[in-house]
Amino acid sequence: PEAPSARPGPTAPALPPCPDSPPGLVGRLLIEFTSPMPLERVQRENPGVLLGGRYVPPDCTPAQTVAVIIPFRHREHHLRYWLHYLHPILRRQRLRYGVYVINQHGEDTFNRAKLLNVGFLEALKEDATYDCFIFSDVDLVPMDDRNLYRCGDQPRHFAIAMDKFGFRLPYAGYFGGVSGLSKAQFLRINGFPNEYWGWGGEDDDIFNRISLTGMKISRPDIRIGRYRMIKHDRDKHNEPNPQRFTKIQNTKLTMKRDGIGSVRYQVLEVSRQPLFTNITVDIGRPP
Ligand code: UD2
Ligand code: MN
Repeated sequence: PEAPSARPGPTAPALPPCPDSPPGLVGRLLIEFTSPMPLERVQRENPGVLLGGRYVPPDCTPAQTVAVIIPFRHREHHLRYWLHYLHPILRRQRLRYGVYVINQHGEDTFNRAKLLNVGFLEALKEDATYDCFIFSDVDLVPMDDRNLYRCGDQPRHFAIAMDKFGFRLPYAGYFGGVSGLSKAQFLRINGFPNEYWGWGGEDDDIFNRISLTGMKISRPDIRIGRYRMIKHDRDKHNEPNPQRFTKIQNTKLTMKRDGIGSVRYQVLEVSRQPLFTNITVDIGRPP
């Protein structure tokens, strides 16, 4: 009989599963936003990242495939810092991942949660194997790479100790900034609300959806879930939404009809950049 090594065919040896605690993490990181960050430099620093901002660990097989979804408009300067810091972190965390920037077309009122719904659907159109979704503001960078960007058996809140809140959780039901849900968890809450136009409230509505379906938020240790937010003024066309206080009282009624099952939008452009996939989308305007 033939020796196994002489067998024909391209079957490479299967890689071992990626370890639960990735080796090579460095822990606390120095994060600053003062030196300029040209995109060419960020590309040069990340040769292992594939077109569209995809990455696959070379030495092990991850349990999940992670889509990182960023709501976006006119924050190119923040995005460069985000890419500079996050790609090396996600790589050290041994994730199989893709980065999706969901760019709201036009100058109508911004709608963060609706953009995140679009990101969920469009990422799955690109790769049906995504089973974990991390939703991140473009201006938030973790200060510790032990804050693992992956999903668990409960929805996860990552950005719990932000510099702008004195490195404390501002309130128990806070779910803003960076969060993560498995595909099943996301579908169970009918995704995110589409009807929060302008700043605020959408993160509390998402928290309500999670509680109302009987799930619990999981969070990292307060010493690990530390973040820096790039300082910024409130953007144009993202004024505080005056309806937010009444809307978050009604999640129980609205979540059944308003969510991933009812989102309407038009994709205008998908472009695969070296470090991310940009999806420009028309999500309409407030009624
Ligand atoms: C807080 C929350 C955020 C969200 C928001 C209310 C933190 C750290 N984050 O952020 O998760 O709940 O309140 O809606 O507490 N964006 C653009 N262009 C725009 C406007 C917004 O790209 O013109 C994106 C961008 O990714 C930004 C995110 O939306 O990081 C949230 O907007 P923000 O940074 O202005 O709001 P902020 O810092 O108060
Ligand atoms: Mn911000």
